[in-house]
Amino acid sequence: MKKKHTGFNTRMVHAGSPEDQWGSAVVPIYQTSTFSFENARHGADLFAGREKGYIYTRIGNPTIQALEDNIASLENGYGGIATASGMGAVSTVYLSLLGKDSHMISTASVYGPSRSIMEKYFSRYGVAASYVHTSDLENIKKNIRPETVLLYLETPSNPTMELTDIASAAALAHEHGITVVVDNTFSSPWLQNPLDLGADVVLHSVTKFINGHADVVGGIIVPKTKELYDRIRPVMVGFGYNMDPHQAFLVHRGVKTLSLRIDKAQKSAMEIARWLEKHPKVEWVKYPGLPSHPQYELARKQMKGSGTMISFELKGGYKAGEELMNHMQIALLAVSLGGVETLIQHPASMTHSGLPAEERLEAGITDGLVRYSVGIENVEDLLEDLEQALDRV
Ligand code: LCS
Repeated sequence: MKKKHTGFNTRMVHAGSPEDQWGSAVVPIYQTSTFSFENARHGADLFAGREKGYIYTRIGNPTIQALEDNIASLENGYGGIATASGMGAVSTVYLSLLGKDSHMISTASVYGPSRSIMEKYFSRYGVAASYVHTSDLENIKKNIRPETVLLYLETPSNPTMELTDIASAAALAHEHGITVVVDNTFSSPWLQNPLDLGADVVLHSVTKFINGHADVVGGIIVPKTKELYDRIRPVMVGFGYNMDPHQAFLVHRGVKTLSLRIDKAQKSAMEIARWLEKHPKVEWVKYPGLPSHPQYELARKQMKGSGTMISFELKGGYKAGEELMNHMQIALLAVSLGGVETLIQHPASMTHSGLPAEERLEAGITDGLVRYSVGIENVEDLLEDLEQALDRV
């Protein structure tokens, strides 16, 4: 793409496109582990960074770079750092930005493993973390310590759909010299750009919306500045969290329809959330597009749309949730989210089962909570599917 400043959809399709000698429309898969040097001098120059080029795929690869350039452009960041999985991105960020005896404040209902790896493993190295409802700024303020170096936000959070005001939280954190990371998986860059709101680093499980087709696991980190990029990239390379070229090719193919998929699914999500809210067997519904969402106004301010994720609590708790899931005929009973196919799951026994019950409940993940990821099927079919399953609960 020769023109640099373009709209989101244009960048979604063209950013990171190859400019090779053949005029390829799509980035080729450079399925190679290593790249040969022209001579000893050339090799030395590449290693010393005096010349641009590729050395070894863990360090960098043209297909992976194409994806990194694309997402960095969509998030308005300095550059992309692709990883083997979303958890690879989370771990790389923790390893890069936390140190011995440091402290992190995080959203209480983050994706289960983002919390459990901190509590089970990072704690061994003297890293401490406080998990709080970051939706209330006071909770962040109260937990800032002299050794707090990182504010880790997930908004909307998985699966409670709780929002954090990124701009206000970032302003507060920056007053204390704290770096702000946002896991933007639930919104994707189409609905929310945390770096524009003041965050320092954004990360994604690209397994979800960015790839969108339930056929790849992957992650990406986009720092806002060169300084943060230079701090984080060597950690990804050193620990071997790199993405594979074939993975990168598929994700680059997936991202080209990001806004189209989300726009279609979130239209259905709005209709389904309204319908669920009126259903006699549903206790409550959490969806940022419903005026009943406690942060409806914040959603309007910080997100460009309400997304495709709905959480709801069934009357009848765990047992009712189990029955509902067993009777779904179109929605797949599966974890993950953000794909073209509608998925349903039960966080207490699935994605968040690794957390102790007490922490899970404190984070708002109740036993009867059901998480529904809306796909691009016909909305009438999805409603009919929910209706027949709810009838049998
Ligand atoms: N961050 C968020 C918000 C996630 O939802 C997930 C995965 C991750 C990070 C980790 O990404 P991964 O390594 O799986 O690519 N969320 C999942 C979920 O809710 N169901 O299954 C996976």
